[in-house]
Amino acid sequence: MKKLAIIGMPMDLGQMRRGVDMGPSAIRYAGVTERLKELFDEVHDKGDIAVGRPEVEVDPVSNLRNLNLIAEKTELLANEVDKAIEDKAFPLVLGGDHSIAIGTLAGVAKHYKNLGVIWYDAHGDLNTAETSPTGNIHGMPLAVSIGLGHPLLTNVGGYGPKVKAENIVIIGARSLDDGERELIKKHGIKVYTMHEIDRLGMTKVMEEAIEYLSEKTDGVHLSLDLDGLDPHDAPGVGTPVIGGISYRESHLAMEMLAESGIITSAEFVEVNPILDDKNKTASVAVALMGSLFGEKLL
Ligand code: B3U
Ligand code: MN
Ligand code: MN
Repeated sequence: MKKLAIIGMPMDLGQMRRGVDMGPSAIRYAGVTERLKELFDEVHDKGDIAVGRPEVEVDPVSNLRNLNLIAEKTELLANEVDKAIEDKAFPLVLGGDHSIAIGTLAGVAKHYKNLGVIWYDAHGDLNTAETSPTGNIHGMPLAVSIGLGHPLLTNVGGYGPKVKAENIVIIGARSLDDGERELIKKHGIKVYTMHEIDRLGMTKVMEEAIEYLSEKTDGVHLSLDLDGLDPHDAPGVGTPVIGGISYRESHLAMEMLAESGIITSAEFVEVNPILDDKNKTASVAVALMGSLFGEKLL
């Protein structure tokens, strides 16, 4: 019995551009349920987490924008993701900016001894309050997952860290801050930047990433930031970075993940319909989900 639970997380508090809270609606409008119904025995759309319209908190002292709100709302997401897994469903979370991953991982990681993470992103999302150039928490969730950052964030779900640094693979990086580079080196995080993708090709990158994670993990979470793709293919994101992964390479990556069978939870984040071109980015997200869950061309 293959069961899917779709959970919307309409939160834009991790960064400064409004509109990414409409990501879950845009992805639903692009036909996510209809498309994935073909690939699962049951698809349950659990609706959206109640984020509401909280007043934005600016705390110039901590350099963390909306810290308390993000801690509170991601806790709600963690509970919903946890419930989905208890219910033997595959949790698919729709964002929302990337700070939602703090909640998704809090809900997922307690179900595994050795969770792996694929972080498909133009950015490292490995900042802390000390290294962040912006104070935006969407640039921090991967650091939070390994236990680095404000305790209100690292303890979402009541435990931490969520993952080991050596169980992480970043794919598509091309915009890293100095502090993130240092952290990658210090913790030995495996990163396939655009250089490796160009040099080796996506096939080899995915073969290596899958082999690396299969050897040591008992489950793998895919955290896919649409800005990992080139802005030509995914224009509706808050911080586009030129020179990204193509639509075709991304499909290949998803198809290889489907074949490997290693992915046990997923989230698609940073879809911002306000910045998009006729819902193109949400449609790309849905198409990639199709490949991730085993859709075939023939
Ligand atoms: N590294 C920068 C920019 C950034 C991170 N994630 C996104 N943008 N989407 C930061 O603010 O931490
Ligand atoms: Mn990101
Ligand atoms: Mn990004």
